[in-house]
Amino acid sequence: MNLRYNWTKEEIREIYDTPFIDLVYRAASVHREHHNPREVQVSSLLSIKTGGCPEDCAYCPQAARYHTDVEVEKLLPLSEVIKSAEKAKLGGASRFCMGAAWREVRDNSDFDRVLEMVEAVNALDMEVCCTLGMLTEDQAKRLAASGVYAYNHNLDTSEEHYGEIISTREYGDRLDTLKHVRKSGMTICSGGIIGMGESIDDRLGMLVTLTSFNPHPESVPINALVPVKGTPLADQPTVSIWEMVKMIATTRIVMPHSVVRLSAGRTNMSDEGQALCFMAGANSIFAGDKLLTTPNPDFNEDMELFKVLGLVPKKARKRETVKPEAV
Ligand code: SAM
Ligand code: DTB
Ligand code: SF4
Repeated sequence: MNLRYNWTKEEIREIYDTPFIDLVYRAASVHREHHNPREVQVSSLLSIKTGGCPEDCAYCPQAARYHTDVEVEKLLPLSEVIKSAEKAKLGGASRFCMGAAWREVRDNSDFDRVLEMVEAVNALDMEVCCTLGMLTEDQAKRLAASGVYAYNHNLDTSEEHYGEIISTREYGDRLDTLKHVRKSGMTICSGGIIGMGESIDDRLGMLVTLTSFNPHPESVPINALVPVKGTPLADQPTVSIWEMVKMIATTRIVMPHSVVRLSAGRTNMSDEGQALCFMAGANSIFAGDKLLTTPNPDFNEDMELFKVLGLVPKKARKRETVKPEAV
């Protein structure tokens, strides 16, 4: 199937509404056409600057205005970042993602220190990913020049629903940053969260926007909301695994070349549920027992599941010239 950048919500709805069994079969078939279905990219996440964020994202435990258990910390020292990246590499992660609870990057000494971290992690031969909030064109260029491979900046939901979740910035701000990322040569990692009280139409609307990017985002994280005490979305019911599988399958079908990441929310999913997500085209996870501030399955637990399912961690892209191990 050719890549398309003009999907309508109605067309995507038709896919989403196909009977579950047919939807998963179709997504699995598309997945096999474009990816090795046994390879899963394993990324490790580190919060390099935790809490105290001025934004009001209703889902986020790091927003200063909500009373959560997250404690505000300063930017981590370089040595701790390196230690964490080395550990992640030893564990088999090929991508290292550094997150900061910032609204936007400022041109100050903290940014200079992040650029140093990027260079140090790059030197470990890992794909470096950053998620630092909004960027100017110049900041995006500086990150790219320091060796950032991917920049994560989620749309989170549809444009229509955005105002219900965040009031301190606009959908257009997100799109502007993504434009700067694309222009800088970094790859785009952008997706969203389900289970925030949005309609199915909102989920599909987000996919319409993501598929309109040419090229499509290289990575598309699909997060299930992790409801955190103290945030406005604390009492949202856990998203059903069927909804998660349907969202992953639909994403896989409309963005066949992208890496689809089964992101936050895995601690609430059974092994069988996650297996269905992999069947339906998810080919990336965050590994390690912590996401940014909330728990994630333990690394060994994930490797056990990989063994059961016959999955193998994907090698870092930079080393792809080396023949992949026989799978
Ligand atoms: N501050 C930067 C920003 O907002 O772009 C980077 C870090 S922010 C925590 C990265 C992403 O984490 C958000 O866009 C959101 O999709 C996801 N996220 C945050 N809290 C979450 C939660 N409770 N459940 C699921 N995903 C969450
Ligand atoms: C993404 O889409 N999910 C990750 C990553 N990008 C940065 C973050 C999930 C955060 C979950 C809540 C927390 O641990 O604070
Ligand atoms: Fe801040 Fe990012 Fe959390 Fe929003 S999602 S409150 S911008 S850390």
